[in-house]
Amino acid sequence: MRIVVLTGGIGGARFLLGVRAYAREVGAEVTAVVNVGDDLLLHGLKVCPDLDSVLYTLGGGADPERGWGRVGETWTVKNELAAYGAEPSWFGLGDKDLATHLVRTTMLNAGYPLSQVTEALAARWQPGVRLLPATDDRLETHAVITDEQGRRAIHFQEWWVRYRADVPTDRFVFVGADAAKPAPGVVEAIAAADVVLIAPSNPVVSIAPVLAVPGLRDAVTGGPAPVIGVSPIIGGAPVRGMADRCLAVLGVECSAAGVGGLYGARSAGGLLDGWLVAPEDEDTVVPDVVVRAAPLRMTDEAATAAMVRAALELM
Ligand code: GDP
Ligand code: FO1
Ligand code: CA
Repeated sequence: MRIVVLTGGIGGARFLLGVRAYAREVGAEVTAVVNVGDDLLLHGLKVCPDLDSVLYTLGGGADPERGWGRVGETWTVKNELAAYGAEPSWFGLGDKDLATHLVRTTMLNAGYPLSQVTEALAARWQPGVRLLPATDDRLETHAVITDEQGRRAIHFQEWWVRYRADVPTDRFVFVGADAAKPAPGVVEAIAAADVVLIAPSNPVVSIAPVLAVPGLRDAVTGGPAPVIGVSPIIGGAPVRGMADRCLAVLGVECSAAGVGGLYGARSAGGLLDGWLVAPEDEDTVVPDVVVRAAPLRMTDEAATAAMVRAALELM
């Protein structure tokens, strides 16, 4: 069996722990197609938060409380940069994490595409699933905001980390998406998949930028594999993070029904064949999509693997 998972960072990474556990049980192969819209250049270094969250989580090196970055992290370089007054001061790179960005940036500068760089980083972390960036090309999520400086677009990280998503926002733009191509192997993996799972990731700023890569969405919606999504919203609220604020920008209700409706039915030009929601949302209706309820809290690997099993039972 071949499983493809479209994913963002922390929520997607935790979901992938369960997918990997399930896959080991049944002898399945897993490919994760990861969002790159959060990526940024900082102090000359390329930082890929979602790829790194997945790499560190599956490799056993993630900080479980923060969710992002390395466990046992130290902040010497961050403090030294602050002593110079170096900006941005609102985004901190840990010392251990920095090594990843140094290796990545060196390889990118030498001409390797991000997909090959990711494979090289994965040689250390042994995530046990194939990790592919959605694209090797530049694709950055920006938010169009209005503040005392007027109407302007800022990088997703500035919106998320500096403003905590708490600033009047018109819309999101996936800069570069129009010209981006799916990374090598992405379309092939989707075409060969027995199922495509949409991780319980942020639909607006994690899954949407993946699907914004021309050809990628079509590969999923026009492919042979059933597409099953897992709701990141339980009882009308995100389990963590600020998906509620992201959905509000789109005017979409923060609920399992709202996100299911945003994705839409594959049979009606949308994405989904099946939608897995939490027991408290069992009354959810998404027109033309098969909806089932199962416990959706990723408290440990076994609970998450059970979630994956429930998702696959929707096929
Ligand atoms: P990010 O890129 O680091 O923001 O992470 P993702 O986009 O992959 O995932 C963020 C989403 O994961 C949030 O909207 C959360 O609601 C969701 N999430 C986190 N933990 C859980 C959980 O235990 N169960 C479910 N269903 N969703 C979760
Ligand atoms: N999130 C923060 O809230 N503050 C930070 O200083 C910060 C630094 C950071 C460095 C590397 C990395 O991979 C992620 C980092 N994050 C930080 C998390 C990240 O901004 C977001 O949670 C994700 O991009 C949303 O998916
Ligand atoms: Ca993300």
